[in-house]
Amino acid sequence: MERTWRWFGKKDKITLAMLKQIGVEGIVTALHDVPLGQVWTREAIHDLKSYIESYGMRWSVVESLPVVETIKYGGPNRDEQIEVYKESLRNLAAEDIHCICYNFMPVLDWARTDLSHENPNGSTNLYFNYAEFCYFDIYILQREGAREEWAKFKFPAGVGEGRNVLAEADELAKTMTPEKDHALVETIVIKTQGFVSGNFKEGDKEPIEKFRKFLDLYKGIDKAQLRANMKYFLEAIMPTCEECGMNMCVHPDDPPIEILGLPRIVRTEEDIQWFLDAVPNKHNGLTFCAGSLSAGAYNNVVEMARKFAPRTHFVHLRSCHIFPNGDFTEASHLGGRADIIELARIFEKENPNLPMRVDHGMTMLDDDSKGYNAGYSFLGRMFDLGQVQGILATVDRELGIEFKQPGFFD
Ligand code: DNO
Repeated sequence: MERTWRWFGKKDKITLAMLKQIGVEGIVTALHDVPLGQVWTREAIHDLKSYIESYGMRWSVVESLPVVETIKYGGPNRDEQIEVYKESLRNLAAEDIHCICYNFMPVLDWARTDLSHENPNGSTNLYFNYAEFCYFDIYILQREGAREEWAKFKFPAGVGEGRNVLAEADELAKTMTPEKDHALVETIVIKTQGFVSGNFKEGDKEPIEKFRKFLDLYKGIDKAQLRANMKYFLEAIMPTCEECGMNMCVHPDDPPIEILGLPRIVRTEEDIQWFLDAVPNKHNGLTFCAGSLSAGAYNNVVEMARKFAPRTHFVHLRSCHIFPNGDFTEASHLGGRADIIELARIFEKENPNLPMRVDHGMTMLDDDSKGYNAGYSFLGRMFDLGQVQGILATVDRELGIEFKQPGFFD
């Protein structure tokens, strides 16, 4: 697979020169400064692309070209926004960029409750605690119907047996303070979303009010309706994708559970099969995010990779560990539920040129002092990339594929 790296543009504290030294071949990025819903102009794309190329790398994948909420909930100006999307696709293709990672998650792009949960070795990782999320929903967001929903909440078979998340959240409420509430809001609404989603920004004055307004947009939108809206969007853009050779690859919902009363439609094998069949065009494909999928106890990630490899255009290698109580954290790239060794075998066999990036590394050594985006450390991800390079070298030898380690005299 092509070794790529998610880089957040010229303002990223991790520079392209650093990436060149650690064997990165391709860059995964976006025009982060363009406001949601505006066309990405050919000039702006060209500018960033030339900058990347001046370091001897290519712009391999766009992550993300955001799908604005109105397209997701089917708002009044969705057709207009679909036209904007198509224009950006054409401009990207004109600059020879042909792979787009996007998501179809309402409101939240991804969710965690703790961004620096300590590992046994002293490094930290991202963490999702159901009780804290439930507390956020009921006590901070005060979402209508939340308590009733959490009272019915059930973990999938095999995890969280006997756990009462609602009772834990009520217990937690007795120890929470305004400072702790603030920290949880920062984690769930700002620090995880601010650098990726465009819905929320660092410095937002009233994030919870804003959050409630977004949630309101989805009143009455159930799973079937969200599916219909995704199909509508994909059908509308497919002719453009055909015309300009653009591969669309949806990112699975992270975490792959239904949250905040919102429908989520890219969580399971059945979901993925559904959207691939609904729009049976090879340009309609998947970002195989092993991390997101492995956070769902019902997902057999290796089986899913075998099944969906032919429609996978981009791979995120990362693995989650689910604790017996159902909470999950990011595991090492050599451990956890995802079995990255087997995934590498499957995807190398399918297409050795498939772009792949490591995802969500630990925060280790002096990463913490650098102020990197949550989950996007330098040393932690470099460590992961080293592990993945080792896996690829081994798997390639098994498969008789030539292994190249960029940046070295062999
Ligand atoms: C988080 C990422 C997501 C992902 C988008 C794709 O770390 O995996 O933000 O990039 O959901 O649209």
